[in-house]
Amino acid sequence: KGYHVAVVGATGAVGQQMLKTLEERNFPIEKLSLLSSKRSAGKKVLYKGKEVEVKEAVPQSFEGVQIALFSAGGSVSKELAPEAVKRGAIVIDNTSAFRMDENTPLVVPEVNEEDLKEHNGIIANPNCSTIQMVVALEPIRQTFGLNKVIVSTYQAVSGAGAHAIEELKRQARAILAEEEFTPEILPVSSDEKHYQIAFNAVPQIDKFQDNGYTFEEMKMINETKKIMHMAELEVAATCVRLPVVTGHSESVYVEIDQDNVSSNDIKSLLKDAPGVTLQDDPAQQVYPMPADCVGKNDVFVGRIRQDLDRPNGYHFWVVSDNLLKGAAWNSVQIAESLVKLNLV
Ligand code: 11C
Repeated sequence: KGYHVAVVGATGAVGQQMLKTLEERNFPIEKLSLLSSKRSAGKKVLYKGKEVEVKEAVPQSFEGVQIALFSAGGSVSKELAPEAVKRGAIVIDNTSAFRMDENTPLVVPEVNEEDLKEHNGIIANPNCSTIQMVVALEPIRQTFGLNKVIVSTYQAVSGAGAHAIEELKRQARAILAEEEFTPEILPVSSDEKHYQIAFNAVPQIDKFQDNGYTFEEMKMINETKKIMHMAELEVAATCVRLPVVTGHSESVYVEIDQDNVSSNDIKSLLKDAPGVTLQDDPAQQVYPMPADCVGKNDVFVGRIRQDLDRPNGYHFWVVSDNLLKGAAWNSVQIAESLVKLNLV
């Protein structure tokens, strides 16, 4: 059996990865509708070697669609996801539009696949930096309990879209050629000031909130509690943009509920955890790095070590392809779970 699948935002950085992932997974598709904003409509993209024309997304585009993957920005999702649901589709939305809505499950299949059963038409795909962290946290929570998380991120520019990748490359070329340049996009295109990203580190991802945290940091904090069903979990985040094209890295500190655990216990747990690849061998200088993770679906974990002062404290390093597990692969994985659970 095949499904009528729509991809909204088919020409974007994530949309393209969604098509590649659907193809690689051989997802059962009977009909594929590729949709976009008016600006990109008319473009042709390849699916399984065939050219498919991208059409402008309008409410009627969703007639007959069973699964709609949205990744065209929050305002498009807010307007068109309810239209798709009205016409009988299940929406898997990769924007922040519905993530914190209490009637919308926020799902990472390795963590809370069962929440899909509660859906009301829309399923939210979490923020990329949240997804890779909770995949590593959940096995620890299940086995040893978890009460505190402090994370610092080292995020790639592709999280801010294709134009941010271009900006990094443009600036790097200008600096090497000793030419002048004007930052135009990062850290946030709609914010007042723009800063150099090439050969730099920028401690701002998304806009500042009234509490002094950025929206990206608040997404990591709130989404983690929702996905793990732990309103009481203490979470703090500092999110930083680095001049890396793809692959987010995170330094994570956790406090577990037990004092008698060793870092080897945590290593053997994560070695067999779903969606995790353990790369942890300091003697051989083995640890995850973004350059090695690009194009891979897993979450890579290494540098696992006990805190020197707190016996229940652990530090580790988590890396994943932000466009795959952070976006396209998690969305397609949700679609696969819906099929498996007979929810579509
Ligand atoms: C970034 N995490 O790296 C952001 C991108 O809420 O889906 C993902 C934004 C989102 O800039």
